[in-house]
Amino acid sequence: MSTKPYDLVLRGGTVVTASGAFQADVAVAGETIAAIGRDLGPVAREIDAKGKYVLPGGVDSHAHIEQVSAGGLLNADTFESATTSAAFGGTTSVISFAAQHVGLKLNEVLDAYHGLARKGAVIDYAFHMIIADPTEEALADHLPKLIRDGHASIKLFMTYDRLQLNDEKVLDVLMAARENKALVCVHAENHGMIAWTAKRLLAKGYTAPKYHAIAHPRASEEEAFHRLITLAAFVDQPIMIFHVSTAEGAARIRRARGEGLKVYGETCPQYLFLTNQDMDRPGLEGAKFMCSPPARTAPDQEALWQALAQGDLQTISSDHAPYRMDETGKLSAGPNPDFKHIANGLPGLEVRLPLLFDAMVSKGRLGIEEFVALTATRPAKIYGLHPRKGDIMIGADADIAVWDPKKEVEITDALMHDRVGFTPFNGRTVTGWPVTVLNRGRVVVEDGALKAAPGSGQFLARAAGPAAEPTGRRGPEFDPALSFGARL
Ligand code: DUC
Ligand code: ZN
Ligand code: ZN
Repeated sequence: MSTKPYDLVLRGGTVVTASGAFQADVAVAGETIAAIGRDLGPVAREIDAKGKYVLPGGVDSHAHIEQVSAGGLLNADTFESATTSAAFGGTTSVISFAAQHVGLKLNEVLDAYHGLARKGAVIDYAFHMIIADPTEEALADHLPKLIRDGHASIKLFMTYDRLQLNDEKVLDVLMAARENKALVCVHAENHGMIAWTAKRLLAKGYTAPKYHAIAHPRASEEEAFHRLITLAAFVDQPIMIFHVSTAEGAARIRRARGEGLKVYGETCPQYLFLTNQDMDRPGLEGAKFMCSPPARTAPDQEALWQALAQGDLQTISSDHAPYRMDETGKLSAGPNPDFKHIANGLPGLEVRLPLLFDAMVSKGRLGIEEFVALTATRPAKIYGLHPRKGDIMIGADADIAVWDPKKEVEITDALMHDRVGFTPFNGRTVTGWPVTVLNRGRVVVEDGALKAAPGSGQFLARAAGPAAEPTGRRGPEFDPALSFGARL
């Protein structure tokens, strides 16, 4: 038996990783896991985990926090409120966005978001860089340094008036990412189809929230996925397609992966648990369920579960995009806005894991190891956080959520710790809840109370991982060596 004085032992629980479940104690020394075994001691402090699961803390790889939209709307959460809410739901690492808008300098944008997170975060965090203005200065001067500093992923948009990049600019970003070994994450919907459909709906007086779903035709997802996959293959750059919502979208990713392309896919709880019918509620109630792309149909939900089971999609993140139902958020255009003037986005950092635990573990869909894989281990691997995050192993950060698998909780607006004021999952009862949450060995949540101080979360510098390496297997059709200054 070791004589090392551990700081903490979680005793008697069932440890679960993406590859198996076993009975063991887990000992923590300082910020990391020091031992996994039986009868570990001596110890300064014990947590009784009998009858509980000891899981890696969740990794939420897509959340909008303290972000200013292209329209100038600040979302409702600060880093303090968003990360607090994440921690209450068992998440210990979050990747949010540093959002460049047209005319802004990428390095200054990063500095500003770092300042906000440093002040408020109670769990660890990293940033994807949103690039809306891929100037020569941004791509050639700022981007390489920012990637070297640990921001190894980029997000770009194919829709939204002031964010969208045309195909040529998408290629510019893909090529810059390739040269600096960063992963490119994409919001892929066909902008023209959305704008065209919305204009016709509004002209006929169809303004209610439910028309948001019609204005984002499912074909706009399929078309954009196809175009994006084609562009990425052209320069052999790995991509992550965010928030897959349709059966056709998932099938397109499956085909690409079958061809050996490095295409990853993410979906979110809203696409697994909500449908377009949720937007069809009296008055503006449906606005609480509006996000982009919109939730689709029950057969799409089944297709997404199937895609998760087959490995076509590798992560489930929240896409937390917090807007209140008041003049600071969804109603910023007035008390009776048409669907085109209602902010898109749902809160989800806190309920992502409980909703998925209930479906995957308590109700048996896919099982607990896949739950851990989809919500912690795979996002950690894809985004360059593993083995430090997303796993329970010696040397990893002691990021642990102790789950009571029997605890029944009714999700309500009042239970949430974010600043949104509602949850689209209000009234659902789930079985299984995280009761104690550790981040780098610190107790962050215990006995229903927050124990960590704002600013105690740390920035996670991420080196570009193997996920961002070009395959070299197919393509590039265009030789990247010719990218700049070449004479053909
Ligand atoms: N979709 C949302 O619903 N909100 C934020 C951004 C996005 O792409
Ligand atoms: Zn998006
Ligand atoms: Zn998003």
